[in-house]
Amino acid sequence: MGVLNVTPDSFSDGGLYLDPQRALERAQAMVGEGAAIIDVGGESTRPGAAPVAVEEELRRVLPVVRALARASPIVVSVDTSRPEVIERAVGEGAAMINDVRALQGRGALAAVARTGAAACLMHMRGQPENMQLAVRYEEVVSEVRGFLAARLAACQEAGIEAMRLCVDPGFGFGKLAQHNLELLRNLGELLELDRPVLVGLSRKSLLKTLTGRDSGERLAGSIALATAAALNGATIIRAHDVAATVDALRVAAALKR
Ligand code: 9MG
Repeated sequence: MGVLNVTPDSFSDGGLYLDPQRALERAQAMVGEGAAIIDVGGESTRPGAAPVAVEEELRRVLPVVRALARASPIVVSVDTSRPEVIERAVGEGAAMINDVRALQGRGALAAVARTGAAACLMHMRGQPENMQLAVRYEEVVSEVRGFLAARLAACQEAGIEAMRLCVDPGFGFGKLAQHNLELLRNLGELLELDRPVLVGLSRKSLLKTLTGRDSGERLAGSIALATAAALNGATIIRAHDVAATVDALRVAAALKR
């Protein structure tokens, strides 16, 4: 899953792809490098990010989804929590909703059920504005697994078939380095939910803790984390640096065989 942020303020690529033509070119480059899914986001979810108005999110996302869905046969995903964006984006050709709030927001479950889109349910403690403040878990892996199991049950109740869903532990979303590492070491426990596991570790601040490097210098660390995640059972890797990540995943797949 290649990351395409059409935002002015995302932590590593903010402002680069606000122009729909540049966004389309970037998406096509990632497809050429081996991405099977492009994840288009119109609102930054980095720690401390301020929410944007729904009209602004629609204005950023829809032209890119429309152009990408017409130009390429790959899966277009939209990183959103809002029912208005879900409905309009699927209308323009998006096939998947990547929701960092696991469809808990007003109208989100019903919008995914109505549109027939696939969805990624991600765990987050708190909200992007405050999620890194006062982070505490008794047992992070079982708490995350329990949350995702409850969200899968809520989806089923809303009429969303399990086969349309994947789950994500939400690395960096209300988690300290020790929680992220604990989740990565024990990723296999999420496979008990019987759904594909998606992970996003690319350029995350965990790598600042582990390597001391700033976001533009985290390629090697991101590849190490993606490889570890794949070896521990992740099947979808959300990444900025698609070509290098695809190579690493080919190596991991060969090792697993
Ligand atoms: C939007 N976004 C940023 N980081 C992410 C992650 O780790 N997982 C998912 N599903 N989405 C993310």
